[in-house]
Amino acid sequence: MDKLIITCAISGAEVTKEDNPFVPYTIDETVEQAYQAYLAGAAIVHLHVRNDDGTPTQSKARYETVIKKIREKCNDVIIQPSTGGAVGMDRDERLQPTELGIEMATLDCGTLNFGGDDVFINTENDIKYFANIMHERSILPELECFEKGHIDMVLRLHKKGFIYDPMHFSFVLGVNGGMTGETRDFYFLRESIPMSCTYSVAGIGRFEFSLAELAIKDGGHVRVGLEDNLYIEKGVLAQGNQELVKKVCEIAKKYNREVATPKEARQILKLKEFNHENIL
Ligand code: KMH
Ligand code: ZN
Repeated sequence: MDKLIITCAISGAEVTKEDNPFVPYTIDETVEQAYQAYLAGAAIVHLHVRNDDGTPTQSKARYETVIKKIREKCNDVIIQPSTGGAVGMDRDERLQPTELGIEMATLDCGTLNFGGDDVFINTENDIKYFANIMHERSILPELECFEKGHIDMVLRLHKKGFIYDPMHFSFVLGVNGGMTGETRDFYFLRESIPMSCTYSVAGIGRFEFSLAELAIKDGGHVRVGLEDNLYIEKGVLAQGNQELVKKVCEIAKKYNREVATPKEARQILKLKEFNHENIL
């Protein structure tokens, strides 16, 4: 079994300091949360940036500053910016961080309701457009699937030559509008992707650690973080992203699954050898 790749989704675009005071907004807060997650065992940081008032932005300049500062503290961590951004942003706005010489980014593989009146739109043409740009820029997409139809979309686009090997999926389960994260949901998705692919699972809210445990036992990889879940246990807010990462490390230890360094994660994901010169 491969070592376990832990991704930490440190802020997202939706959660606020009212939800959990450790949700980072400023550049310094964002860099510090990324660094602490890395020290706790995260090989990948899934990155959204915010304006100082907490509103989400996909500003290239903001990403550039944050990425540079993260690199100063932990230059080997894999930085995976979001191309999902926030509901309502258009394609080119969302794609701004892909201009920054990054190795990896999310690619959202279908449309879904996102709570209340929100719809997170990712049409087939959007997905082709994003996949093409990421391919041109040598960026490995993390194929975010919020339900089974999104996996079917990926497999169809892979067959048609719009999405390339190696394919690395992320099952994001428990969004209000997507698929839930019960055990049966996990196995249904896991069995729906080719054996040659890698996957990570991101459980939203109460699903975070139950899904992490299933993936750890199954040989998959895990994403945790305040973007997905605010609590370290029922009713107890996490005191920062590092607590969530540490909890996954403890579960991994229970199952004798070693945690991958960023270098090992690059090998597992077939990312090019990290060359600091080529990256910001
Ligand atoms: N904020 C959500 C609308 C991604 O990062 O690619 C989209 C999202 C997915 O967070
Ligand atoms: Zn995200």
